[in-house]
Order: sequence, then structure tokens, then C-alpha cells
Amino acid sequence: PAMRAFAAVDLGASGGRVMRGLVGAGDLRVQEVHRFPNRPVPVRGTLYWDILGLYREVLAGLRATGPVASIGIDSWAVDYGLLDADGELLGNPVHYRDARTDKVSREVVERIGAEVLYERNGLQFLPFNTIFQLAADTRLAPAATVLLIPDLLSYWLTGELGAEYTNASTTGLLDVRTRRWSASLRQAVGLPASLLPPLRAPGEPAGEWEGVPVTAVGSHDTASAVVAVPADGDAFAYISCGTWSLVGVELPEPVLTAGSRAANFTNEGGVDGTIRFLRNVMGLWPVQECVREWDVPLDGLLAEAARLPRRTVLDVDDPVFLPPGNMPERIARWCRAAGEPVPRTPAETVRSILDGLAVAHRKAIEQAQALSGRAVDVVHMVGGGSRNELLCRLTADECGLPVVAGPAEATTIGNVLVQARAAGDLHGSLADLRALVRRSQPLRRYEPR
Ligand code: LRH
Repeated sequence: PAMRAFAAVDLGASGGRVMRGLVGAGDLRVQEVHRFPNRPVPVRGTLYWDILGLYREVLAGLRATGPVASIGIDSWAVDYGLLDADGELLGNPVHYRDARTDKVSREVVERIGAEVLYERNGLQFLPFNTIFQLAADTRLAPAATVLLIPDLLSYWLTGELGAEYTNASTTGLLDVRTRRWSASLRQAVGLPASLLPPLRAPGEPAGEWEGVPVTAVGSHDTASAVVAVPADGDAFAYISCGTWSLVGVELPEPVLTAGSRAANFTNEGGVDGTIRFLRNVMGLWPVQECVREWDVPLDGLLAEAARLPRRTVLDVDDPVFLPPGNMPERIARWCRAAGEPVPRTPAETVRSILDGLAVAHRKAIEQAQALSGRAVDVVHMVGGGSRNELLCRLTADECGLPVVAGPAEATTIGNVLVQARAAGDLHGSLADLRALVRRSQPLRRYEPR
């Protein structure tokens, strides 16, 4: 039987893509149709996403994809656009790395109480969680609706309003137990109920674009990536590795203990009612920022870094590395303050970041197991970072566990799998979808040394 095509729109912090996924006869293939950079724009002290530019690229990609059975959209989490009562966009979405939440986030936590907040929404503290961004937003008065980025693009395509559940779970406004919007958290930051659109689950219809159905997928990119982890059984940890490393395990229920809060572990809503129990590790962001500043290709640096010994281990999770700009300089300053040798070359700098990341990966995996009681015997690295052989090898060695790398396009594959199942082309549980990924995608195994 012929394979059917699905379009997956996937926007990451550094770039977006529109992919064609082909599904059928026990096979799965994804082809890149359109790839484009995502370049935030600083304007008078605020860092914005170029949302209209991104939408134009999405449209160009969809037109180039050809006939598809349906369209699914995912992106990075937490950020949003505001619509007025006529459905017009109010201002430009602000980038989560903007400094506007630095102070407000602490104030909101103090006002609600860190324990109460965690007990209700189960989220790790990140200064840019949507709840804090909304508390800092000065444009709320005329706003009628808040839409997370994939929901905003979906609205522009279809005219239909909705809040996809997995991404809504990153806002801080969802109740982690009932999995509905939390009235008490919403009220704590003074938001009217009407601002939050009705929730929809991955797999539900989300309207039509030019006669083609749009399907809600795990619209949080990390939720889609975890769907496509090619795990066999449940004794696995995953690292969804790109701009961020999202490191954790998949659970049936959230872990809301004091220990889990202290370790800043999050309970994000996954596809099929799962919980992504994980920590945000800084990821390849510092590397991306260094490369942007040096303006040299990464591949050569990685080859050189692989020949170097471990020298400086950067604490990549230090919040000084969160904002954009001056990354090499901030790294040198951190080393001086920590009494660590300052990297002398770009390759040494890259090596210090990757060694730091490998250590952060290990710690997060150890903590995820200790806090959840779920033991793991393999680490799955998915996403663009799984192409980074040095990082995979360092992670395997540091964790003392085998690392299975791939698929690099996990997010778009997870997006396509959920659409294809909703369309009736695939059947079964996450385990069945993962078996198809295992059979159809090239994977690479790194044994620990
Ligand atoms: C990864 C990601 C991550 C969020 C961050 C804002 O792209 O969605 O899961 O914490 O972006």
C-alpha cells in the first residue's frame, strides 16, 4: 500500500523546518522540505521573536510540501502572543531569554509560595515560565486571548482558538493533577479566565488550512521528541538535545516531593497522559552562542575538541550563561571566578562546555532515578545534538551507561507519529510508535568506557 504524507512544522530556538513524513506499510520516513533560521530581534532593550517572518517561512514550507493528509505544528515552549477581541495580534511575542522576568519571577514565587506553586503546577523554576512572563507583561489590558507559539500559528492557519495540552503544561498555569487550567494560579497573577483558551489534546483536530486538516500534536517540541525516543520498555532516560538538553525519565504520574522541588525537577505533560519528569540543562546554547560570535564552522572545532584532554569543566547550568551575547567572555569570567583554567582557544572552549554538559547530563540522570524510583539501563539521546559524536561519547563515559543516539529529527518524527495515529494510519500505544522508530531510523550506540 502507498505511504501517506504528513506535514510537520517544527520551530526551534535557532531554526525552523517544515518536513514531510511518509507513513505506511510498517515504515516511516521524514524528508526535509524547507529549513530556515530563527533570528530574534532586539528592539530598544527588548528581545523579540520575528513571528511574522517565521509564519511566512511556515507558509512557504507548507506550499512546498505538496499534498498531505494533515499538518501538525510544534515549537519551543512557554512563549506566546496576545490577541485582542478581534483576534488581532497585540505586539510581538517576547523571547524567553529577555530579562523582563528576572525580578518579577522571584516576586511571584514569593507571593504564591514556592511550595504551593510546585504542589499545584509541578514545574521547575525557570524565570521565563509563562506565568512569570504574563506577570511581567505590560500589554495585557487590551488582551482577550493568550496563545502559545504553535497555537498562534495554528490560529493563523485555521482561524480556530485552542491551547494544546503538552505545551500548556509548561505555562505554570495548568494544574498538574487535574491537568486543567488552575483557577487559583491564574487568579494569583490576576488573569481573567477568558484569557486562556479551551485545552485540546494531542491527536485532536485543530481546524483546516486550505482544506487540509490541522491536527494538534505534542506541540511542545520536547513532548514530540520524547514520543520518538526509540526505547524498548521503560527503563530508559532520555536527553532531548538541542539548544537545551532536556534530561529525564517518562513516568505515569508526577513526582511532587520536597526533594524533587529542591532539585528543580519539572513534571511536564506528555502525549498519552505521560509525565516528562526532567530538568532543563543548558544544552548546546553556549556552543551556539560562541560559534555565532567567532563566526567559524562548528565541525572543525568539534574535531579539534575531541583530541583534547579534559581540562576545564564548566558549570553549564550557572544562570550567567542564560542570556545571549558575549558568551566566550562570560565563560572566561566564570573560569576565573571558579579558579578553573581559562580556555585558550575556541576548541578548548567548546571542550569545556561539552565536558560540563556531560557532567550535567549525568547528574540529572542520577537525580531523575533517585527522585522517581525509576531505574534506567540506557540513555537515549535524540534531537540535533545526537549528531554531536563527542557529546554522545562524553555522556556515555560520564554516565557509565550506553548511549543510543538518534533520531536527530525526533521532534518532527514525534509530530508525524501523533498525526498518523490520529488519522488512523498507525495504531497502538507509545510503545508501538517507538517500535516503528526503532525499526525505521538509523541509530548509533556508544558503550561507556
Ligand atoms: C526546547 C524547549 C524546552 C523549554 C524551552 C523554552 O526547545 O521547548 O523544553 O524549556 O524550549
